[in-house]
Amino acid sequence: MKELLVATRNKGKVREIADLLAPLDIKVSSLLDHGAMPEIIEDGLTFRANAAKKAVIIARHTGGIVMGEDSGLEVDALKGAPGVFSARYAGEHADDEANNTKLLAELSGVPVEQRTARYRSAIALADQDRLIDVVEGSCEGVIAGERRGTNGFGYDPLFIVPARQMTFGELPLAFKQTISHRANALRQFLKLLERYLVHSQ
Ligand code: ITT
Repeated sequence: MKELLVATRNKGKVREIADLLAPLDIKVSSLLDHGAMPEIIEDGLTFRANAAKKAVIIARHTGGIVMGEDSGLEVDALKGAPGVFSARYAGEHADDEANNTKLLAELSGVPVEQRTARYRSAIALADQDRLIDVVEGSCEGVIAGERRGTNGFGYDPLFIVPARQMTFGELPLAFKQTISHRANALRQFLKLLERYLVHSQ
């Protein structure tokens, strides 16, 4: 059976990606299942650049087929911040809790109609020889005035899905998996991976 290594250490991402790839006849692992790996410095200006960097560095090192995923939250009232810095918004070693606290502080006093935002995800596929391609997905939302719910990870307790008027923290994971930025990017990724596997046989 072929193996796809997902170049991430984020448990929330691993859970969502493994779940959506489960129907494939392919073994999915992440950096959490492997030993020492090269350090990846996420210095790209875009999600695409960082996703490509993650995939290429790990594929060169392991010689396998690798997915790199880079994602984040763009808030319109903050001119697109935190963007590619979403994981480190409140500092280099910030956790989800600190990042959410900072986001609420930055948006304090901003009325609900100006709290529009979107999640973005870029997903790259690479093998030992090259970067195959990068695909992208997004998901529109509104930033809540306080945390709501404990499902998901990252900014999910603050991310309201307008059609449901509930946050991803409150909505079941199965619903997030139908409309999220990552799910949208993964749909493109599945087509790319299928084409790659056919041509590399
Ligand atoms: P890897 O680099 O190991 O993949 P990371 O958490 O550092 O893990 P990113 O650099 O792509 O990953 O940062 C993504 C951040 O954006 C993540 O830590 C969350 O804060 C936020 N984010 C992305 N997707 C999210 C989602 O589906 N739900 C909530 N927050 C999300």
